Amino acid sequence: KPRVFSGIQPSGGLTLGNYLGALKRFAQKQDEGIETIYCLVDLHAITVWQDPEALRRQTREAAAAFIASGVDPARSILFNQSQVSAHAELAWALNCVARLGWMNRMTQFKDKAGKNAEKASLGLYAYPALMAADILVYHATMVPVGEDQKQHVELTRDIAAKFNHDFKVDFFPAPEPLIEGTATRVMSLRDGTKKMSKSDPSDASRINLTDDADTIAKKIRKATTDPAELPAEIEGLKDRPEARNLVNIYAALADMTPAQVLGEYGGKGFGTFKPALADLAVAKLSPISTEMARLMADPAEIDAILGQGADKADAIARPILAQTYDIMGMVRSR
Ligand code: AQP
Repeated sequence: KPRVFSGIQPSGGLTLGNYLGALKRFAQKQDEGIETIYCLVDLHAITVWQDPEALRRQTREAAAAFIASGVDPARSILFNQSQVSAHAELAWALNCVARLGWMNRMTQFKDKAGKNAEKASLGLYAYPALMAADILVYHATMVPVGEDQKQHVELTRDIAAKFNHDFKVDFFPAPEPLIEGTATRVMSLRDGTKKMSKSDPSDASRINLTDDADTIAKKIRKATTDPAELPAEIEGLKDRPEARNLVNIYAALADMTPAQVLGEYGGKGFGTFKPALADLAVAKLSPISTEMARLMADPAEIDAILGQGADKADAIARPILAQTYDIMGMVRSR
């Protein structure tokens, strides 16, 4: 039975990259009638230090962003990871299945740990095994993610296969990464070769879901671009990462293909295209930020939604964890 699982770290304010690469598609999957489980992965967030008050606020704000983007808590399961202990428990078992050599190949660890990997937390290194647990503890079959998470979903498949092989079972299904659409990798507004990221020190590099209309327009106006006009054909964007990024963002926001966007704007300069993109971005994002602000006015309501979601998630995860322990030979006497 198809089942979707995905998560987002509440490690900062969410960006346009998170919206187009993840949230918007999460709502679409739910609307296709597939069972959908979405998680604010607070245990992942703490792999780098988080201020406790900020983490609490960011978790509620991310929940508000999910709901404002169309994830309906009545139709999707929405919760924060630390309220369902099966994630952390299965992660331990999978830590014992995953191999050091596999973890050493993870590019996100290398990117995030930087030059001084000795100072990174053990949790940051083990992050992909926790992510495998997040997915496998629901026997999820589909994982909608942005391009950057593809390697981790592939590792999850390897861990599932090794578990099945080691214990001679056919227990964990291999999940498929779903990397679809024109915004699987939204790039920084300052540097078309870097991913737009909530943890980039430059606020001008990203559009936050909480930015007001003036801020969005200003960031797009100031986005780094080359002086040339937009080409008429996609091939013309090949060596122009900044231009390609803005065209892809337009396409994703407008539900068009990049070719259709160039059909409209090919031959025009950024003086025309940027204001059109700013208007489109404001039109699509301001209802989301307004709804987020409304939801954030009552954190108790958000907490109640997360608690109910956690109960539903726990009801699926607990039996799968129990079966995992049985398979591994743990004595279960209560
Ligand atoms: N720039 C992006 N374009 C498309 N998709 C993106 N995602 C993130 N950035 C982009 C997708 O959003 C989901 C949640 O990501 P995450 O919060 O778990 O962590 P991340 O991928 O590490 O995202 P950030 O914003 O870069 O966070 P920090 O700065 O904390 O590391 C995933 O599906 C991701 O692919």
